[in-house]
Amino acid sequence: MSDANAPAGRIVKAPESFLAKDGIRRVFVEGRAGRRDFIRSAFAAAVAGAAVPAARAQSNPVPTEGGDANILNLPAHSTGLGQGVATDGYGKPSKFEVNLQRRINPGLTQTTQSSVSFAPLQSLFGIVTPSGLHFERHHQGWWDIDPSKHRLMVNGSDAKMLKTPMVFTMDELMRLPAVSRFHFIECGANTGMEWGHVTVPTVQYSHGMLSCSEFTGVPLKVVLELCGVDFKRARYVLGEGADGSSMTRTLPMEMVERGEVLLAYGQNGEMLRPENGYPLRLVVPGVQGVSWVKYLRRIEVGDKPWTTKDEAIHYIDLMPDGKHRQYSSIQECKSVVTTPSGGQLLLDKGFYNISGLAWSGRGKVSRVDVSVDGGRNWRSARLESPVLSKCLTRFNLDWVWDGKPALVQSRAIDETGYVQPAYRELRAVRGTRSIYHNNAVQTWLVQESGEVKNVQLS
Ligand SMILES: Nc1nc2c(c(=O)[nH]1)N[C@H]1C(S)=C(S)[C@@H](COP(=O)(O)O)O[C@H]1N2
Ligand SMILES: [Mo]
Repeated sequence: MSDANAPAGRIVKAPESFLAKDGIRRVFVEGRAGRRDFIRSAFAAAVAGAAVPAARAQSNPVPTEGGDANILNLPAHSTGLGQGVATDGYGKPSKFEVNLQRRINPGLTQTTQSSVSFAPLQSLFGIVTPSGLHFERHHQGWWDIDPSKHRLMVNGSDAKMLKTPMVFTMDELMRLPAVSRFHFIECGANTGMEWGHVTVPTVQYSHGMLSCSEFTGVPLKVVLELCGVDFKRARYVLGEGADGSSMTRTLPMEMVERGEVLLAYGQNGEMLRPENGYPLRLVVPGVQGVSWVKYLRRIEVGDKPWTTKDEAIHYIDLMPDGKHRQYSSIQECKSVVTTPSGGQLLLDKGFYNISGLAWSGRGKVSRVDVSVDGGRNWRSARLESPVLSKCLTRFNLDWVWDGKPALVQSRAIDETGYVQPAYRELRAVRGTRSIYHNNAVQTWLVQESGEVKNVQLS
């Protein structure tokens, strides 16, 4: 018998979706003060404040007696004429979904230009992030650049490495042979606030510097070959952005030679969004987000890494012995349960679909184990298709909640055999004062009250 035959559990899935800015601020303030049940109280206040029509629309219960007015009274949409085609030349989400938004962590940064917005992972289905909800990380704000004026220069550190330095317009790049591939992008700082202890309430903030799209573009290899690159001499590539941050990152040439690195202009079937680097960005599968240079204006090939500011003093790993580790750019295997997750409310015992995301910068995810008792016992989750390399993989597992406290975790294993570490294992190597590359197993505590909390097991 399937677990789905157990009494149905009900869940309030997306706390942020019901909260206005003030409510979110309050959740952070009360969370930091260590107050219990702060999400429930902020949530109750928001619902009482009637600022949340969407919340109500999604929880209109079926009456037990007297018939259901939702069926008995024909609504306007069943009796009247709807709106015409192309009312919106570019369609938008339903008005009932207005609270589904990428959000900032109040107090994390001084400005919004050098900051980050987090994708609402708790509310997303499947593996693709809608372009308008893609997380953002800008060092100097975003721009909407005129593609007719954008140029990509390709040059070598010396003439021997690249025979013909060239400048490309967008039209010239877009006429070259293109490929489309699904890949995740994760900021190296994702989950970085959690190295020492729990700091954020929900999965949107703990793991939301993560998104996944179908990207379209020209393999960088094709363009370098056009320019007469000498792969024997030129072993490194520099990518440089056109925004004020002049984001510059070194990549090893092997990645380019594999054909994986793309000069991308497409995202989910249309041009990149301005926030994500329109009209041109690097796609560097498996590598931390910072190397996916947006507003890409220049590629240089050379014979050694450039040690730019963005790789010498930022995006490095502080080790417990006080030394820094550089160029640790692959995003190792990681996973997170998005339902149930921090801030959500389980309203009853019964059947729930545990759902989450797994990914690896080294290839495909081969297995995800899920525990509901803090890692004592594990069951393998169903991996939903497609399972693609360096891409998010959706996993699901049936669960009947007995109403007792439960510690929900997921642990992913990739095709290289690498196992996602527990905090204890990761801290033994990396200490607690790092920022980047935290891929530890996440724990959500489902309390008897049904409120789900972010916790860490020592
Ligand atoms: N030109 C430019 N490229 C950039 C950045 C930037 O600020 N400027 N930020 C980098 C960082 S740190 C990350 S995590 C990713 C974020 O990409 P997204 O904003 O599309 O999510 O872009 C990278 N590329
Ligand atoms: Mo980043």
